[in-house]
Amino acid sequence: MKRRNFLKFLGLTPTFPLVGCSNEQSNQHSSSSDDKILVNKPVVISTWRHGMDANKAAWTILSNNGQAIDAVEKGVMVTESDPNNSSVGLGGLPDRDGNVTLDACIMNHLHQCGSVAFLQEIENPICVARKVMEDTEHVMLVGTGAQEFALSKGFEKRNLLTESSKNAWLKWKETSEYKTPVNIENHDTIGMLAIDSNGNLSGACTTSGLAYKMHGRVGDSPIIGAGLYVDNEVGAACATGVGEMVIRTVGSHLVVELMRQGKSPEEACKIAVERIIQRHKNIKGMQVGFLALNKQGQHGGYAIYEGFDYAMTDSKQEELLPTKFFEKW
Ligand code: SD4
Repeated sequence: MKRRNFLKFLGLTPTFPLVGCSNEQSNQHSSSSDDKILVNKPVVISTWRHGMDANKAAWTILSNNGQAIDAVEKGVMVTESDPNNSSVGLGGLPDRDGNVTLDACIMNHLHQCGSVAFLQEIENPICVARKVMEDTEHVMLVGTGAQEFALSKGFEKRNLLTESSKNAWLKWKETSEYKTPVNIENHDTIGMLAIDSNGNLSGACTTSGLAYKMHGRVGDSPIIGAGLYVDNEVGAACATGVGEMVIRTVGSHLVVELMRQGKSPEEACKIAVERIIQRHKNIKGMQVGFLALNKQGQHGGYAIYEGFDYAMTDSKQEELLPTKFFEKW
C-alpha cells in the first residue's frame, strides 16, 4: 500500500504530508483524489497586518467554493481602496514630483498573467492587470498606455493623492532628502496568494511603490517572477520590500523553483533572502520579505529583518503570523 493510502487507511490525514518527497507527487494534477485528501485548502495568505482585512474579502469567495483568482483580486482591492494605507492605491505616497504611480500584477493557475506599471489615477490597478491578462494578448501595459486601456474598459479616473499623503509629501519636500523609505518600519505593499477548493493557485501583488521614488521608477511588484510568481504544479510566492533587490534576484520565481526542488515554503523563502544578502554589498536597513504557499496548502515566509508578519486564513484559523528573519548580522 502506498504511504498516502496507508495514512488514509489509518484515518491519519495530515495537513501537509509528503511535501516535496517526490516529483511524482508535486507533479500530480490537482483533481486527483489523493490530493483532495492531502491538501489543506482553501487557504489564503497575504503580506502585513492589512492582509487581515484583505483576507476576509478573499475568504468570502474561497469559502463558497470560489476561484483563487477571484479571491486574490477582490482581496487586494480592499487594501488598494483603503485611503489609510500609504503604499497601495488610494492614499499611496507619491513620487518625488507628487504623482501617485501604481504597479500591480496577477497570475492564475493556467500560467496566465497580467500586469500594469506606472499607472496613474486608477484606484484599483489589480483589476486593470486582470483585464490585461484576460482581454489582451499581452502581459504588461505601462503608463499612459495602461491608463488609456483602463479607461477603455470603463475604469474611471480619480485623484489618488489624499490630504494626508499630500501633506506627507509637502513635508518631505522641505528637505527632499531621499533615503530608501522602505525600512523595517515602513511596508505596505500587499501580495496575496491563495489555493482554492479545487486545489488551484493564484496570486496578486499591488503597490504604489517606494515613497518619493524617481518619476517613472517601477519596482518588483508588477514584474512576473520578481514580485509574484505562480506555478500551479508547485506553488506561489510574492515579495515585499525594496523592489530593486527583488528584481535583481528574480525573487518570487526563485522561491517557487526552490519549492519545486522540495524545499518547504519557509525554507525556500529563507534561501531567497540569503541570496539577496549574498548578492548585495550594503543592504543595512533595507527590508525584503517573501511569502510562499505550496500546492499542499503549506505556507511560510522569511525576511531580512524582524517585523514582517503575514495574514493567514484557512477553514480553522484567521491569524497574523510572524516570519523568521536573517539573524547573522
Ligand atoms: C517596490 N516592493 O515598489 C515595492 C515596495 C514595497 O512594502 O513592497 N513596499 O519596490
